[in-house]
Amino acid sequence: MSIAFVIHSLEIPLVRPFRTSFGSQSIRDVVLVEAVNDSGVSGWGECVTMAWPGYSAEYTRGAINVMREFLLPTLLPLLDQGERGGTPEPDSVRAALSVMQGNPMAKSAVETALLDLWLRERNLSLGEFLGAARDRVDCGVSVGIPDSIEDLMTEVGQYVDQGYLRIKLKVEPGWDLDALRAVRSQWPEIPLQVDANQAYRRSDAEHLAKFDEFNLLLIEQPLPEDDLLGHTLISSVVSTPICLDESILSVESAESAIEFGATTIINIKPGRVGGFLAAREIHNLCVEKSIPVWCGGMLETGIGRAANIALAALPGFTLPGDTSASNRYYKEDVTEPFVLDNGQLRVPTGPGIGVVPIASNLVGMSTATELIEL
Ligand code: OSB
Ligand code: MG
Repeated sequence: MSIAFVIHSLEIPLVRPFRTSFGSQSIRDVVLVEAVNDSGVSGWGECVTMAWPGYSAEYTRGAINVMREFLLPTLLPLLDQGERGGTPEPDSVRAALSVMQGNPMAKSAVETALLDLWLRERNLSLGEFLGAARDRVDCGVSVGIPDSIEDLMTEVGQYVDQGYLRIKLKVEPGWDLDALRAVRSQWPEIPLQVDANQAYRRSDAEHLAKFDEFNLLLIEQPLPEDDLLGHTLISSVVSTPICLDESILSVESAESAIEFGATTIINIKPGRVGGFLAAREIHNLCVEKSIPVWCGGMLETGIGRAANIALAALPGFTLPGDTSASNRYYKEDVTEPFVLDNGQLRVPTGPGIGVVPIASNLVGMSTATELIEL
């Protein structure tokens, strides 16, 4: 038994540029990790890094490097044992990778590729493995910062018409109150939230309190990721619930943020926390603490999306996620497209993540392919 890894680099144009407080992108550079066993069965994981370290310290070329130089070689003893036992157990993979610090997105991609392979060998779906409680999930959509209020209204209008159950506006200083006022006046009832991606500071508390009049579900990550106290402080001035994204990197940081009063809702992204096993543990903690969670997104292709949807089907995911349909991002996805139905996506039921890349799309979108045999 041996496992070979293939690192696929792809570029896929976005249907429209996606601008946030940390930068803009019009092409998604995607890394897919493929783990292939002796029988030729492949498991897949998507690395959700951006091309530059704007959202977090990780970035795509660095992630590929750390996988090649450190993460995959670290798994070698486990894969050798696998000569007798097959694809290593998910918990052992996680434990082996944990000797390396940081790099959760790269770890998640490697761990998920091996988890997908392990599940396919057992004919078990990721949803069943994680404990999915439903077969469809409610979907929201994340709206980037456009050039004008007029463009914003057109874009939001399209998403409302398509049936999205909740709208999230990206905000930053200078693009917040006017945008909220415009959207709220047109859609007074639609579930609405904002995401600042760390663009404000503690001194903006009074300004953020002005968001309260727009009846938002939450304000996502207003302050820098390491400023837990700042989030606690603004929570005493702002009535809208604060939801952390970038600050939540592990079960321990989730528990700290909750106990510290820095967050009352959590956005769970498997890539940000180092994989689906950690994501499930954070979900379980939040259920225990009565903290609602929702599934974030990183402009995934169908590979990462399929796995996110299985996670979003767990019982504690009580708010619509950033789990939008393929056509919100891409004219053509690398897998069969995920299509919105009544504001929901169906949880894949096939073995593993339940989807595979379409071979011709993988070739057409590819910029580099690297085979790593350990
Ligand atoms: O902060 O949630 C975020 C996209 C890239 C990086 C960070 C974020 C986002 C999104 C889009 O908001 C979520 C999605 O639709 O995939
Ligand atoms: Mg966010």
